[in-house]
Amino acid sequence: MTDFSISEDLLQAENAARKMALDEDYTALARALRRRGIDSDELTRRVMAFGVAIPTWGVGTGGTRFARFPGPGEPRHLFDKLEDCATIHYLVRATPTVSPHFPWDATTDYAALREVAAQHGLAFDAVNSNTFQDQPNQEHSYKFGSLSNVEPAARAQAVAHNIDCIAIGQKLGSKALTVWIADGSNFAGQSNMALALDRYLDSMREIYAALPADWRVFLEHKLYEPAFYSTVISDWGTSFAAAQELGPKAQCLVDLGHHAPNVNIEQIVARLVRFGKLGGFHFNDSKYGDDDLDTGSVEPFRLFLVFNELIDAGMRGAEDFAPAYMLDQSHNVTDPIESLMQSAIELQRAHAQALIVDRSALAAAQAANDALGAHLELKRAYTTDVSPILAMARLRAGGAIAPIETYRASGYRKHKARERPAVARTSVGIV
Ligand code: RM4
Ligand code: MN
Ligand code: MN
Repeated sequence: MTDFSISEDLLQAENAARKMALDEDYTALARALRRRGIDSDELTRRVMAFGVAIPTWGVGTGGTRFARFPGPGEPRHLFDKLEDCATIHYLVRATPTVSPHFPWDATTDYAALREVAAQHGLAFDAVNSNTFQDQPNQEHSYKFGSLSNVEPAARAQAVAHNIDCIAIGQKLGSKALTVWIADGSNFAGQSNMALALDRYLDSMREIYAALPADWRVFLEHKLYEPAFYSTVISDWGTSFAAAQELGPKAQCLVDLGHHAPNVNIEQIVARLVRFGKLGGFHFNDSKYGDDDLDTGSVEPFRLFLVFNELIDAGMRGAEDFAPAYMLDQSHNVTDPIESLMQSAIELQRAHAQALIVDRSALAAAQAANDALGAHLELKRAYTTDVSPILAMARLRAGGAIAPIETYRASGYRKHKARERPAVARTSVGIV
């Protein structure tokens, strides 16, 4: 049985049905933008150049600690996951890379894996290590921590795993390692918070020393969960100080869900940019905590404000500024492919809106202490419906004007449900 994929014919037919309306909307928007001195074709080109990595675990249905409700046709293994990632990119043309997670994605032949990905038109982005779970037959448990464990042997095992991830990443063509640890404590007094950080830094120094010359390591902080009293890399301050101690190849990774409620994330982004320590992002959205909801689904304005800082930094030519973008969400009630497509579009939207901020008018308002005037410059960009630009960018890149509608019309999921009979226990998705 050959694996089903969405045909070029269907894509063309779906696009043809929407092309005239898109042309009208695009022309109308182009006229409005022209009055503001913005070239819509140039904007469309910038949107086309934007890419975000899909995490391999994102294409599986996620769950909570209460339950997971798997959907039909879930990917059973890495090759199925790549197929789903390729489908997303085929329609949206904004997700050319995949971010793997080890040992979840462990396989025997990485050269072959890279080849299969390339056949799908995909490359590999940052490699994620996993020392937050015990694997079968693992010698030392991570129950009480990994890189900061009080047991030297457990730390050594976690260091070795990260170094293995670098070696795998080299075979896959990655250029970065993302390290998130679940280390922390549940009780006041359980852990010596100063010494735990020392141990983490010692471990990280060993991992850092194993980085190839052109690699970076991203330190991902997280305020709480699974440790609920303290975490070792709890916030951007700790992450920043650790990256600073480790050296220039170490940078901080901002997962949008890993902050205290109401924290000003865009300001954190500006600070990290200022110090050349912004490594990248894990995009998602949240209402309460690390909810891993779909990007742009709860606070799209905040997402825009983050991109506003990124565009500002790019235009200023900020040093060591080349952030890596990845989606990191848990799709519990939707088809993960649909969620990931929409999330990539929401990122493009925030990016495009940030690109049309009138930066000189904003600077003039700021210089004149015109608080409302400055704010209105941002709002003018944010309230512009750039959807026709995004759709045109997809079309010009060979993708779908309406990715979700086209995906639904293709019956992809139904086909996969037949091709991929459910297996007893899949490891896909965040549980
Ligand atoms: C964590 C963190 C990591 C991700 C895991 C699955 O909360 O966001 O980036 O690898 O979840
Ligand atoms: Mn993350
Ligand atoms: Mn998270």
